Amino acid sequence: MNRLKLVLSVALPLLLLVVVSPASANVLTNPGFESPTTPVAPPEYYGAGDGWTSFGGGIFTISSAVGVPPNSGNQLLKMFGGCCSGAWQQFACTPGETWNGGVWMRNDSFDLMAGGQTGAVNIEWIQADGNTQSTIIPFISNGTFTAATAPVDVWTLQPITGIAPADAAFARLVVITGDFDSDNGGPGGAPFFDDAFFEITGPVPVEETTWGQIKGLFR
Ligand SMILES: [Ca+2]
Repeated sequence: MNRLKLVLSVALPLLLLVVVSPASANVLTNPGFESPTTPVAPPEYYGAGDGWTSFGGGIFTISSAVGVPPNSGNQLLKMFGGCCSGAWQQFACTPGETWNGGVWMRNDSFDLMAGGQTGAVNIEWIQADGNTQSTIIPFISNGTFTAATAPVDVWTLQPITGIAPADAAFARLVVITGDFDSDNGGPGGAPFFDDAFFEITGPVPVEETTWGQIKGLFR
């Protein structure tokens, strides 16, 4: 094997690895609601646990002992009630970035959703002060998981993807429930949530330093 072939055999797989490696990773802390561990009795606590900012009264982390099987691990999120209860995490973003998120939701016969109850996952675009929504695109929402349409006793992935508007400094992933379909008779039952994710999508930029190292092999 001559030097060029040797270099190509080493460099090309490296280059390929750089280009096609996973574009992003889940930036969420505690995406599966496993931390902290629930007490033994009752096997639940208020809120979504570590990493999340929880709001509203109807949000509890529960263990599998309650009777609803998690999508993974031993714990999941139960949310219920009228508008609104939920939890969020937010991350610095740059206008024009594509953010991809989602969460698995479950409508369980243990506590069937009813009336106008809806489970939703949103991306809120937040300005530089860390609190104010964008004036261009305040938020986007996937609110298709409703009492009328959500499949029963099966986990369903609910995705959401959006591009950060020009005045966004933070991307906030929100899991939320409420009586959003309010013509249908008020809140009822509880959607369950597990295994959220939030990531920047798109190809990994090839860093100049990496190119330089690879080009250096050919000199
Ligand atoms: Ca879990």
